[in-house]
Amino acid sequence: MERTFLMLKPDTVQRGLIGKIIGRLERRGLKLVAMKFIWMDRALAERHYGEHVGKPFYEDLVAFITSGPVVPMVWEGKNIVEVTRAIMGQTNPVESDVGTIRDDFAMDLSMNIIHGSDSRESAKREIANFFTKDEIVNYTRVDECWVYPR
Ligand code: D4T
Repeated sequence: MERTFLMLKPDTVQRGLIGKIIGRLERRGLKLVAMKFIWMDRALAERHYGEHVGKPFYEDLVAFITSGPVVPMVWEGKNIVEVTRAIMGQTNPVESDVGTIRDDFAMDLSMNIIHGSDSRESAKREIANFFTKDEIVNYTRVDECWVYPR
């Protein structure tokens, strides 16, 4: 099984949408293996968004992600990066396919509900920014045999 890093952004927490988004991921058959509820400090935000340093939207991005609590998570499943990027929709909600999370819940590029790693390499790096190995839980979901054929 592969893992990815997903994070519900401050807009999701403030709008009371945590349960709705997590429910969609669970319902698809993806497995939650780690989760926290935290208020990121600037240092962690800078580490997480390091690839965007120098871009015109960087300061606003850091200000937004540190503006309230967030829900960082690790999810597991087959082809998890591709599957979660598809469920989330395009970065800009206006361009997101109908039925995706960002299409269903967001209106603006800067408040787009959820972050998800864009590759296995980013997933590894981003998971390590937020979780120790001990904080990731190994278990079997009872319905796994009804999600993936043996
Ligand atoms: P995240 O990282 O939040 O999952 O978004 P994406 O992977 O889909 O998109 P990204 O890394 O290109 O952008 C990171 C983050 O910055 C916001 N953003 C992006 C913004 O406010 N203005 C912009 O012009 C861009 C390109 C949205 C997501």
